[in-house]
Amino acid sequence: KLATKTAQALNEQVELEAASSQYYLAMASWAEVQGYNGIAQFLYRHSDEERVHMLKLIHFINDRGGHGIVPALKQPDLEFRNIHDIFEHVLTHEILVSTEINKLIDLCLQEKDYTTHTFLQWYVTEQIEEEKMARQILDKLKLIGEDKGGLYIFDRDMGTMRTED
Ligand code: OFO
Repeated sequence: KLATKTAQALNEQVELEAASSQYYLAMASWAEVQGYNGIAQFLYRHSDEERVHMLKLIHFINDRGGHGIVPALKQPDLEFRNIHDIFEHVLTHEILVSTEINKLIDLCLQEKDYTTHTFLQWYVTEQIEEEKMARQILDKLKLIGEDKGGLYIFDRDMGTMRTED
């Protein structure tokens, strides 16, 4: 059975994944309104994936005898300066999520909770992918700079770009 302390820490991660989903949803909606439909589609998909990350945690907590707590919704930032700004936010956010996952791993080791430790490996791998993807996108955006044609093609390609899950 999950220790109360671990269940609490996992529920904080539930909240962070839910907040991530909301955050990407706000970015998607902003991008769509600005006419960046491909980027919007990418961000809508990313938002859905964050919800899946949240659900995986809830199921795990419940399967281990805890109670997965559905958090309240907080309004995320709604306005962004431009597409570069969006993906800077994505990278900063994913680095924050990775830090939190590492803290959870640390707690599992302290508590000798190897079951939760194993469960969390999926998130460790996922975070490597998410950070990598955000960095690659930012590199592309740096190359594009202010070039409108480049941004147009980038937007089109993002519509079909795979997100991990
Ligand atoms: Fe849940 O991986 Fe991004 O935040």
